[in-house]
Amino acid sequence: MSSNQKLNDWVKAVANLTRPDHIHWCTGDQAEYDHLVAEMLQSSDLIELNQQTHPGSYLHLSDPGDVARVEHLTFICTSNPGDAGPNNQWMAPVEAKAKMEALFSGCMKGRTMYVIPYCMGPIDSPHSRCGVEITDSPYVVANMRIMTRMGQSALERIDREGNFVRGTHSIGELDPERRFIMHFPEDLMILSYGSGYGGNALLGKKCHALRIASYQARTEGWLAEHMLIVGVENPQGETHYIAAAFPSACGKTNLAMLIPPAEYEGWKIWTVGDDICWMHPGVDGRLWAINPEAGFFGVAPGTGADTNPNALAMLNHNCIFTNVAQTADGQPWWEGKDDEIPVKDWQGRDYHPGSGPAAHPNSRFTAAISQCASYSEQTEAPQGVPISAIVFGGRRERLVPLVMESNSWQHGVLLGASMASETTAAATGAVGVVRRDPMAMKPFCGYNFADYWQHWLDMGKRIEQPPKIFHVNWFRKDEHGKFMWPGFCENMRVLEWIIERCKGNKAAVSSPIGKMPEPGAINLAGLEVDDATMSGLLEVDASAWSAEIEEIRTYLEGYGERLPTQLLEQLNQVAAELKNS
Ligand code: OXD
Ligand code: MN
Repeated sequence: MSSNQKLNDWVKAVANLTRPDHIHWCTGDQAEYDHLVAEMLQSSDLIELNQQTHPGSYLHLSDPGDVARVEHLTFICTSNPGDAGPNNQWMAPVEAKAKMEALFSGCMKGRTMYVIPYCMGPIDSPHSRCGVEITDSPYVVANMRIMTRMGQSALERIDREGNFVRGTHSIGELDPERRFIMHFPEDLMILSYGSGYGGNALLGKKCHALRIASYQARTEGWLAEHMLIVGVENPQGETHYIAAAFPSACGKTNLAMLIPPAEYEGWKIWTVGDDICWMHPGVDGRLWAINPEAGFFGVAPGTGADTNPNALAMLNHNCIFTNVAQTADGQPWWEGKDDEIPVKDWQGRDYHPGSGPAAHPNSRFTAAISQCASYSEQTEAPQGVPISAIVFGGRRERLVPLVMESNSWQHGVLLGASMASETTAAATGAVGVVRRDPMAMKPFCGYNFADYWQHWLDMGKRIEQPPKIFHVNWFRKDEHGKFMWPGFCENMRVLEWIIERCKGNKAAVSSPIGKMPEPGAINLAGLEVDDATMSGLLEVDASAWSAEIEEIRTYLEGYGERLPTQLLEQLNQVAAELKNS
């Protein structure tokens, strides 16, 4: 129980509707976690992995029809449909609440209802925000304990402050026909029914820290973004922090914990966050960022010794795996991990090589951020870290250069707003199709994108020393379909150029679409990337870009009258420069 009457009354009302057999207020302590794990092992919600090689690690296998976020079942329920915008699915709040009430009615009979108080962000930070998730899934409780500051300390903060986001979740029957993820930003409320998958069920993450928080951030003058946060320390001991937005499964987790290549002796990367970033203008005129999360909910496939050794090392203890395969001796396995042949696939069936992926392409690991070798202690700093650069990026086979810098904050907002990427397995739907994903927020912005871009433009005026804004593309291919840039740890070379630009140490060349590195400015020592490939990576094809600009125009104009004119002015300027080039 809480000393907050509003919280107690709400918990009572949810229990009256859902009719659980038991109610458990989560404390977040180890004994509670151990007890939950024991229960889930008994009920087969968890499978014990090899405790010699992976102590404290368990595997959860989802219902095969419940393995990704469901954007087509995700709604923003504002009083005015225009406030949700064309980027969201909208439902009238009254209708959505009635629909959800019918689904939740009696749904927890025979189950325990868990009340999870949680804090997004360091527990003592003025920028952190609390929430309470009510759920009937012990798997959700266990994951929330890793992903957030959960339990007693969060409850104390809620008791002190009185404010919290209300989230109600039930796995229901895991029936896709009875599945909805509803957000009510005006009421700071989330209702999620019918899915146990991370992004739909761990309500602190996408639902609270992005959809609801982005709405709050606009009204309160800050930014809630789908960005990783890394510190880059040079051999002189100076650290610059970068916030970077990429659509799902574009290597954010890899970039967030990169190990610099051999040529970068004395450089270090510090991980502050891999997915979400809340940024506030500081009294010193800079933009400061906190990571609202306390853990990683990362994509497992592709995580290996070459791509992300820090992640691989962190995954050998105290992890919850979801939908990965298993080896004969009970170790977790996924494509890209090593040469081992698994014996069981992500559905727990016998695995036969050649019969498709053993791990689900969107299988995940949940691990505490403090387990990562590159963990930055600044993750706990109440004021956050000062951001020198904001980086936008997407997965584009063609057209988009390896790196470019915006001409100004306002032009940087255009770079973010025109982001596009080829789709991946993180969301249900076709894979490999180019879709516009402004600021990597398409599935996560809790209000109309046109208002969101206006908010970004306005924020530029409120930050005296705004970070520089860049755009990167690690995924450009040559005419033979081969990646031109090695990516992974070699992305350090691009980060170095970005930081040098922030420090004012390196010149750049103007192009119609932004500022580019001078020839030779990106350090290629030790790489098999020759000068011709590098100029291909930085090439700007004016006629292809003119066509892209017209596609961007059509996309932006789809937002109608609310579209900021300043954004169109920026676009017109680029179009004119392309014409004159
Ligand atoms: C994620 C996503 O799970 O962006 O982080 O889909
Ligand atoms: Mn994400």
